[in-house]
Amino acid sequence: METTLIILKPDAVQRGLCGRIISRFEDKGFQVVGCKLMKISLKLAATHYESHQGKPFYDGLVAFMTSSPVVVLALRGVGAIEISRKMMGATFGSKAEPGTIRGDFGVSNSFNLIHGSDSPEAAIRELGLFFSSGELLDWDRASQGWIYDLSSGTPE
Ligand code: IDP
Ligand code: MG
Repeated sequence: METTLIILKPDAVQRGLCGRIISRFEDKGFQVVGCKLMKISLKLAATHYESHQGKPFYDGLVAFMTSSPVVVLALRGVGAIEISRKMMGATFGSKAEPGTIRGDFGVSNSFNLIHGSDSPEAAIRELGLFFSSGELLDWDRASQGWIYDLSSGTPE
C-alpha cells in the first residue's frame, strides 16, 4: 500500500470542484486517510516547491498556492502515486487529456487544480510537510475486500 499527498489547489476550492475531484479518487478505490482545509504559508509553499526555485514561474506559483485555502488529502491504495498522477493528467490544463482531472476541469497552464506527489520519496516528504502524524488515520474500510482481492493475503 502506498500513501500519496494530493493538494486541491486554490482554484479547485474557489470553483467548488473539491467534491467532484475527491469523488473520482473515491470511485477509483482510494482510501482517504487524511483530509483538511488549510491556508498554505509562504514558508510551507517555498519548502514544498523548493525544487522549482529560480524557475520563471516560481514566484507566481507560490503567490497562487498561498492566495486562498487548499484542501490537502492523503490517499492510500496499491500504486496510489502513479495511478493518481495518471488521473490528474499532464501539468498544463491546455495539454491534459480529456478524462483526466486537469483535462476535464481546467484550461489554464498555471491554475491547474491539483498537486500529487510524483515518487515514493516525494510522497513521504510531502506528507510530512502537510500532515502531523496524528492527522493521518489508519482505519479499516468496510469495502476493502471488494475493492481488492485479498484472498492471497496481499491486495490484488
Ligand atoms: P506537476 O504539478 O504536474 O508535477 P511541475 O512541473 O512539478 O508539475 O510544476 C509544479 C507546478 O508549477 C505545476 O503544477 C504548475 O502549477 C506550476 N507550473 C509548472 N510549469 C509552469 C509554467 O510553465 N507556467 C506556469 N506554472 C507552471
Ligand atoms: Mg511536480
